[in-house]
Amino acid sequence: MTKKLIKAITDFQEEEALKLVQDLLDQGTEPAEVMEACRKALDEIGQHFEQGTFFLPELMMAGEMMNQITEIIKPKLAELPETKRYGKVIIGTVEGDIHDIGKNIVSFMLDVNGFEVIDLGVDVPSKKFVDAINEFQPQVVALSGFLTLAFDVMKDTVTAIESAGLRDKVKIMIGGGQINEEIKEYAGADGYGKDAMAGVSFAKKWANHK
Ligand code: B12
Repeated sequence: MTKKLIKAITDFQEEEALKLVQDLLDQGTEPAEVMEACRKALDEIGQHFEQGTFFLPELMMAGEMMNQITEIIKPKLAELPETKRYGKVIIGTVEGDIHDIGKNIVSFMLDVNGFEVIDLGVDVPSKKFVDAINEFQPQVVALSGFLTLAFDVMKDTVTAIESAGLRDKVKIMIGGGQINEEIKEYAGADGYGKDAMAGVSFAKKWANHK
């Protein structure tokens, strides 16, 4: 049925896609497996966009559909019983980038796993991260971005945190569709997470060390 879901998303059959997500979850499919199917569908849509067979409206429709799917999946993810507050995480999509579906999932997963999350939104300038670190004193800073231009901006953001004398006060993790270990090294971050749970693992490890 995940194949059907991928097809429904790439065909922009929104109602059908939402129904399939619900059916899959009702039948006991892991939320992570459903998310993976959605990711594949979005990749496919992204490829069409790159090849010039889809345009911005299709990307927007895909984003809207994904937001709705996330809303259906969230309650399943939130079944994890967790009340303890481990620490604080500041999260945001870096300057120049407005992709926030992934960031919102990470933010939500951190929240239900016991972190206080300060979400700075999208297109966040490095100064805003610096100001938020000063204000909220988090243990962890999470940078998200999907565009390749985010690579340099993530590096600049890490540099700005360093220049403000705050680098040894926080651990920095990065993530987003095109981010990998190499970009982590390039940006000077402490960790790269391929998905939201990887972000939660880093945050737990780092917050406990404080
Ligand atoms: C939906 C979408 C949009 C929507 C975004 C809506 C929204 N609210 O986010 C809209 C229509 C706004 C959009 C706009 C644009 N987009 Co767009 N978009 C996409 C699309 C189809 C899906 C992205 C997505 O949400 N994926 C699903 C989420 C869940 O995945 P994720 O972000 O990777 O998140 C997961 C992990 O990475 C991780 N994670 C994410 N962040 C973090 C952070 C931390 C700390 C950790 C640990 C983990 C982590 O956890 C998440 C859950 O597991 C992709 C194609 C694709 N391949 O997916 C193109 C894509 C990203 N877009 C692209 C482009 C070019 C654009 C535009 C420039 C188009 C234009 N001409 O205007 C604009 C950019 C505007 C801007 N300044 O940002 C390109 C980028 C190419 C590049 N080289 O940079 C892509 C790859 C399409 C393509 N193949 O060409 N887009």
